[in-house]
Amino acid sequence: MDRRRIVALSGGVGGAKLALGLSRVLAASELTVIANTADDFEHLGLYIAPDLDTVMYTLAGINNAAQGWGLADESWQCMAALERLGGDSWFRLGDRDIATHLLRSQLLAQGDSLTGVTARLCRALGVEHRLLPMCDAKVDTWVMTDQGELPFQHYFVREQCRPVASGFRFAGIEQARISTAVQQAIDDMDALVVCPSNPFVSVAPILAVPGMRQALLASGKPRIVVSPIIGGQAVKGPAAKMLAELSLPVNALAVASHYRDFASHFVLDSADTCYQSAIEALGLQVLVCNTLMQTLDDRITLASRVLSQVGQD
Ligand code: FO1
Repeated sequence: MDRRRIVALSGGVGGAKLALGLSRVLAASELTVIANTADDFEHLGLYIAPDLDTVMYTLAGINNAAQGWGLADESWQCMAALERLGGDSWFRLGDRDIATHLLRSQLLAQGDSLTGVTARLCRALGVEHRLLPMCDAKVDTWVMTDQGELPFQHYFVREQCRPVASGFRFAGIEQARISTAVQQAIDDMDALVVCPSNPFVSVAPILAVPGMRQALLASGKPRIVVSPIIGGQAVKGPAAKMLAELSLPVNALAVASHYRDFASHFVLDSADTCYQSAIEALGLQVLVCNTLMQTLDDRITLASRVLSQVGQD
């Protein structure tokens, strides 16, 4: 197949890793990354968009690879000064990172859409592949926990994912709409790749945008989910802990079952071949390969292996 227009759904650090691999294999016109925005929140009077920024900084090659989020070579003078004043410093904003939040907040306040602001920031950072928010409306993930309902970043950062989760709610999702840019990407795509992101708080909000799941299914194109669970563990983040707290088995089969009515293909790590036949019995085509992305080459190799599924049918 000469044309390979790919739409990738991404949230968090794992998603950005595969997005980078895909960006190295696909031309700018062949890849659109749709990022979760239900982690976004207003903090210190600034609009913070972690999953958009993690993909944007990663594709720009300026991300803090060790930390997963934020910028490389950061300084923390503003946080230190804020602490001195008794301000909130639990959510770590580096001095250079704050420039992104200042400009985004200013442009949004002037009435620009999150889609438009994201395009402007990507252009400024030399990111040529298209990065789109899942929608332009504000959606907020709330985590139901044994300590009550927590806004996502309070659960994830302030409480370090310690509370026991029992459910999730995406406030404002009813008002969300598929943007023209997202619809265009779906209409044009040859395949969808669901990056190895948290199914519950990174991918679920994107699929919960009214009409999104239906539009992706109606495309009739391959929908390839890369498992975020390897050998019964999440590479990073609370996906495994959430599976356990939702009384689901902590393994790749449970993730495949979660996507059984949506995915056409499932990418399973070589460590988890014991689940291959059970996942195929769900009706999913299974690709087994190394899905642990430790190096840039791992990211590119996984992207190539995933794309090898496109045009096979
Ligand atoms: N994650 C943390 O664990 N601690 C932080 O202080 C933190 C700050 C931060 C600042 C900007 C940004 O874009 C992301 C940041 N993250 C931090 C990560 C963020 O909470 C997560 O990446 C997503 O919300 C979930 O994937």
